[in-house]
Amino acid sequence: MKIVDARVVVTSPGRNFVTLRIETDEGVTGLGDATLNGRELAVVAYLRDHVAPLLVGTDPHRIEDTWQYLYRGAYWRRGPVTMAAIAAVDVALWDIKAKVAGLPLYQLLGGASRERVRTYGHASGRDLPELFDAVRARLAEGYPAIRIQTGVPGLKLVYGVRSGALSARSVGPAVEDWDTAAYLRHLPAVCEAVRNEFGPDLPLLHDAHHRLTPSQAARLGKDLEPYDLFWLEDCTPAENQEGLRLVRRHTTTPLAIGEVFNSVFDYQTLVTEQLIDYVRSSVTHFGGVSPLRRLFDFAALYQIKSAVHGPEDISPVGMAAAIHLDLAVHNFGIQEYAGHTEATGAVFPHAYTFTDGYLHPGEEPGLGVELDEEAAAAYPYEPAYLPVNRLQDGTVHDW
Ligand code: GCO
Ligand code: MG
Repeated sequence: MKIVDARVVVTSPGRNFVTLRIETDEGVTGLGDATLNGRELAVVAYLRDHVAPLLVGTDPHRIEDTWQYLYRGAYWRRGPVTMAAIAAVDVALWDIKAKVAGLPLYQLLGGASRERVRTYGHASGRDLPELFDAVRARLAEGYPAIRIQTGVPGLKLVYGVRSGALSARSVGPAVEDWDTAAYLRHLPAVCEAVRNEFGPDLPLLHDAHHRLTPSQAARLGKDLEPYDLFWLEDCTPAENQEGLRLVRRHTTTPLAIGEVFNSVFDYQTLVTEQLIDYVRSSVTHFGGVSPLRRLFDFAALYQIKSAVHGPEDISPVGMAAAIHLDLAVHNFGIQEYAGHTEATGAVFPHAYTFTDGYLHPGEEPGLGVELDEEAAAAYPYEPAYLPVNRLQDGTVHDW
């Protein structure tokens, strides 16, 4: 079997998605997600100009060898653009291999370790009544666990709190504002109110989006202990692995980190020193199913669980790959699932299902996702940026 073509398709059914389609001489094709929110076209060029020419003529079954060839062969290792491109190839090759085997991908990863995949959904509100409504809406949709994000008095726009201005389609980056002291004062009261309203059993998560110093994060973790969070996510900027030592020393609030990581090396200290409880990378930004599986096995040695990143900017192709892994690995923790627009569902018809808050990859051979290129063509690429964040004196802060 030989690869005869590797093409990149960009489509924007609500937001931009970059998809790699690998075709073989036997007519079997595979899909991979290469979407890097806000920097999409860099990955398109990487794949189209530098990777696709290397794939044509090679054996699609040699997934590991192709991965190592693209990773080591480029000389320039790691980085989100490179690893998103390699991820798309890896996932497309797994899709092909599983289709040839006539099995859903999870069967090739060891088979199901559970019946279904637990998810968490997003609830956000500018104030408590809005947040409570959002939590009720997620509960009505069946979500068994909920991430709560809240506005902060005195701030206009905060990460995760829905507002038109946060749209991925704004012409330039939207600007949010930030005041760590105000946030640290406000958040514990919000968590207390949500606990009082929804009871002790509902798993609650919160994403601090890399905004705190280690000592601020340590204090927040301590302050939130009475509200029994499922996790506190990205409490400090992810690059500073050592910073998590300080956080860990001061709090038993579970910690999740890693959505901006793209290599197992980004986790080395965090995992071996047991500084976190959940590894949060996506298939799409971590180089694919192969390295993410390795990360989960590494994390399992330290009783750390998986929690694959699953925001709207992971396409249904990347989401399907995640769900197959989730079903198969023993140390599965939880899967973030934000869902997609109807238009996205029409462009990417898929076998995976979301029922009563749980996902299942379905039983189609391969990933179980198609790309309807005619439907995709109706949604051309639209330039879009993520928001940026400034302190109240105008200093750029982590977003
Ligand atoms: C999450 C993330 C996302 C990211 C987004 C960036 O926990 O789902 O923080 O909301 O901000 O994926 O592209
Ligand atoms: Mg996050």
